[in-house]
Amino acid sequence: MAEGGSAATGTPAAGSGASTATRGAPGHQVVDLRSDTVTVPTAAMRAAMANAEVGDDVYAEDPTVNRLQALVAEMTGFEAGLFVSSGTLGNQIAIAVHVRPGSEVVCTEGAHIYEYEPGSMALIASALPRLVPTVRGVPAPADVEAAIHDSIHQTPTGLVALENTHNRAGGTVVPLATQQTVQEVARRHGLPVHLDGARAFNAAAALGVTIADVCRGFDSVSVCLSKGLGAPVGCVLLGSREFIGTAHRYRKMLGGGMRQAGILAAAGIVAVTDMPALLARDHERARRLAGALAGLSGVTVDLESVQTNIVYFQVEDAHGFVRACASEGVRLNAMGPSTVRAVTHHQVDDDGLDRAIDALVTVHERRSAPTAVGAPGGAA
Ligand code: TLP
Repeated sequence: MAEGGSAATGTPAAGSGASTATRGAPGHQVVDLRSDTVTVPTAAMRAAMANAEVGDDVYAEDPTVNRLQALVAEMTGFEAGLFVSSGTLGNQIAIAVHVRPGSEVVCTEGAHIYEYEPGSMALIASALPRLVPTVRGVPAPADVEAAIHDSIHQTPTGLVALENTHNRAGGTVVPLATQQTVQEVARRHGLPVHLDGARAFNAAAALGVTIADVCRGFDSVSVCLSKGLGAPVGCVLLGSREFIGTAHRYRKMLGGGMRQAGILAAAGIVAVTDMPALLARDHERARRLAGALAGLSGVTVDLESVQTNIVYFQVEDAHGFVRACASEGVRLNAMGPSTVRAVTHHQVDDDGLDRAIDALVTVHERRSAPTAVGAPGGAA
């Protein structure tokens, strides 16, 4: 794993203080493609934060938080929203509100709620995951149905959860028709359905539909503000008024009441208003990056999975490759022994992407040359 993450789990590295604004080689900014979470607030966000009207949000009295919650609820077609500090907290509150202890959450293989929210569903909701296979993040509704149990001999199912876009599958988009069929399956079994919509705006941009279209039919959705939309912090959990009332209580229980959180919500309002229009460009850049990598012998990219802003590719030694790219001023994440992830975002423009592509090609060529320093097995 690169820079502080774990090779065993393929967890992305934690930020080490460097950002898109950090200087690498003289005259060049570091191009940080580890995640879209590395984006720093825009000037408009900082201005909104500085001027935010605030109050105590645990009393539901922060006018800016209330405005953000109402705005996102309206955009997504839900009755109510709850501002929470992270996507993880939004997902885990949803699971805890939906399921009884000792139940299963049916989710897709690689789902963030299981893979990257370490043990949270077990710890907080006393729930167990049941994983369903996918093709590029898209489950077959029949497999979802087969994973649902209600016999006395088995662990009962309490929730069905989808993820759109699907991070671990490559930022892939789950078609709206699949979402709807899975919702129908769940409904037939009397089960609620949650969407981890950390990148639901990316799904909407890729499909050319509204965010309300992506969120339709779910009992709850968590939408992140701090991924491609670029806000510094936060997620809005959406649901019925009753669901959000209970979620508010869980947020407090888990220490997530943030008091004068309007300072953060103000950036979130800018994020959902101004930033979705930029996502299509991030997607184009991801395709350009993937196309350049696909042309290199010894690099494998599944171009069909490059549907939004995430590019996974395989090289012989992911950790060595990531280290070598970092020394050329391009930060990536090693997600396993041979898997690397690059994520485009609005703070990497066309010039930044060109620099990244040049650096990746140079590093790859240097490492593939059999006798060169830095070749696999040779000196670093
Ligand atoms: N994803 C992060 C890492 O945790 C893997 C990233 O860099 O992509 N759902 C999905 C689909 C996510 O990708 C993430 C973050 C979350 C939830 C959690 O969001 P935060 O980090 O705000 O808790």
